[in-house]
Amino acid sequence: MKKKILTGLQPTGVITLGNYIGAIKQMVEMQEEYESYLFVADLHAITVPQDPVELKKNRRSLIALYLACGIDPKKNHIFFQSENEYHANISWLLECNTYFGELSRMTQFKDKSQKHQNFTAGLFTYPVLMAADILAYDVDYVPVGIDQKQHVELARDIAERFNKKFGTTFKIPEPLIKENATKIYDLVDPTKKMSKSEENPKGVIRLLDPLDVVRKKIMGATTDSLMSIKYDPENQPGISNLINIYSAMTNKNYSEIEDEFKDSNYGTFKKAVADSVVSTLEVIQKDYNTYLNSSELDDILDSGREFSRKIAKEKFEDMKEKMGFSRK
Ligand code: ATP
Ligand code: LTN
Repeated sequence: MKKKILTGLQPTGVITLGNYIGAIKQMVEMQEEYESYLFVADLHAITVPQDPVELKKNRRSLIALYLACGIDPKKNHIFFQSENEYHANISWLLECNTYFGELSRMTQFKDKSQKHQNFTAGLFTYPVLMAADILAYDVDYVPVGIDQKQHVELARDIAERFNKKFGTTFKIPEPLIKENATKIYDLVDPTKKMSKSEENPKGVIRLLDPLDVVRKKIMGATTDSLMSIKYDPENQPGISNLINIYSAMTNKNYSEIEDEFKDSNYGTFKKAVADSVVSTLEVIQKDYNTYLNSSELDDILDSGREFSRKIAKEKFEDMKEKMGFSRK
């Protein structure tokens, strides 16, 4: 039997090159070998305020982007989290087996709650819903960027505790974080994560940015005065970030890249990085528009919803039975 992988992205805006490299690209590379689940985490998106019109647009756009990035609907179960009610149902049962203290330690909650004056209870319990997303399907691996590692580890802790208390119910998942995809940084401030919700557009590459703008952003990326193309995140964060991007785009490793550019200046290197990103995005953007308006997209979502509901329902019923919710 094939091992299973699963990941989700939030429809909180047009996704970035960081999201692509950290999550989607890994899924594309693994889809041949694994049974794959890829969903749109729209219930997670509303943990911070969303405009309903924008949310509706971003949800569909994200599915079209998955397909345009090379996600094969024949090899992936693709669905909206909100169309599978068992995620929220399972989440409640798990919430009552998760400690307040555990959730208080989540660094993403600490960061995001500081950014909003009035943050929701959902922002606090968000990692439990994420645990439900993962545990419902008994997945083996969860491809994510490093910012999500703590949440996957929490899912493991919750699963282990539940298994001990009620008998084996869940498979224990593992985060899957690729060396060159751990975290892509902002091009202007390479100490900060490249983030969808960043307001300054200069340091963030979005998959649907015009290609000349993408090129400009990369050519204008912050570097340093050391004039050497070496992977050294501590002393050369800007260059190391560009090396990571180039590595992800070309599948070359760090030493191959250092060797390729050992006699080059930063301008030449940046141009090569820009070429590699632009040629990847060119293909994605061309396919995106075709998928966005196709009826195929709805067929894919219908079958993803039905398949995922069937599996998650079984898990929900099993949990309820074990917790004492059966009539007899
Ligand atoms: P926001 O900026 O709104 O907080 P986000 O981009 O951090 O959003 P998601 O859309 O939920 O959050 O992220 C989807 C996936 O992309 C996750 O697996 C996350 O780890 C990964 N990811 C996000 N940003 C980066 C990045 N800069 N580098 C590598 N992976 C990333
Ligand atoms: N929390 C994630 C998105 C997400 C996810 C998941 C990722 C929701 N459910 C399950 C992997 C597995 C984020 O903000 N990046």
